[in-house]
Amino acid sequence: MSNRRNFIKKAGVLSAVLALNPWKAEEFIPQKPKKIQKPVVLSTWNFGLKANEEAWKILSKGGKALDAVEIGVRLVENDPDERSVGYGGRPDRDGRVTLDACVMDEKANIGSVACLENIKNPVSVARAVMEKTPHVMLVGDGALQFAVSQGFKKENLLTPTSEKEWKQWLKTSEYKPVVNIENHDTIGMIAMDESGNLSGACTTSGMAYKLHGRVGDSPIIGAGLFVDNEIGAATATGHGEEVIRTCGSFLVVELMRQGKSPQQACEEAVRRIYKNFVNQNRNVKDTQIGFIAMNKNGETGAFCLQKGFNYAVYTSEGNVLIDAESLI
Ligand code: SD4
Repeated sequence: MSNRRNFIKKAGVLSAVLALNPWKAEEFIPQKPKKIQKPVVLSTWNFGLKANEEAWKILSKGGKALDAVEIGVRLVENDPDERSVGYGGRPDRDGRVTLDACVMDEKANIGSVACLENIKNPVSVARAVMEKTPHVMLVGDGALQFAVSQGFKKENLLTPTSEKEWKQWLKTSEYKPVVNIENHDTIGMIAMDESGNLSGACTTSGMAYKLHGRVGDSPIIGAGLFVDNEIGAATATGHGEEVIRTCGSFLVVELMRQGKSPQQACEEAVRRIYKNFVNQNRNVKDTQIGFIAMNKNGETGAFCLQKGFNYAVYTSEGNVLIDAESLI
């Protein structure tokens, strides 16, 4: 009898807990970890392949994830043919190339710059903010001033190709980002090194022909990038406004903390973003969002709103480009 009473009491407590919890119980079932694979590096879009190669040079020698992600994304920042990151990135509507970037390491050290002009490698300035200042974020003129004080060279980032395109754009001056074209160039990279430590970097010139001063998700810790060394890491690409609205990368990591796999966490975050569109009666057609994520077991995942997003994963088995699944 007393056993029965105890059982009823326990069942009552359990159902009360479940009633308080807005999530369905089955969504919490933790994924069985496969063997931990490390090092691992993954990054957004086609250029993730070459960025991963660069990062792998560090990771395969036992180097630190933070060094790997910085070196990896710098390759893309330096390439004038990559049109929405660093040098050669498309300008804002005033013809100014303004860059956003951030880094985060395994100890939750963070550094970020936003609306930085005339410096080719904003990711390295972000790292300098993290390592050499008492702050976590510098913007605009202050970020430039700081970069120059640290020995970064001031240079013109508007290439003749970008300038020509911008002048053409001025004829209509219509701000209409094209899914997977204008907004496909942010590189977000997350890595786990041989010691099992996670770090990430994210860098972009943002949405082409944005208003001067506009800042997207990429330099915002929690939006464009988040790392929790106990759980995992995530980074985002696409329309930054939507990612900021949902604290996207933080959300992905928190969903992994709740037991979701990186894949499930990315899917849920994209669904949240989609829900905002529905609630606000906005058309999702011209918007792209993509997340990539990794957990502490080195398992990876990715998901996007619309077809067309891909990402590169480098493990001991090689460097592969994968088409992410999409909600729509
Ligand atoms: C931004 N998220 O500035 C960036 C743009 C981007 O792929 O990711 N493009 O909103």
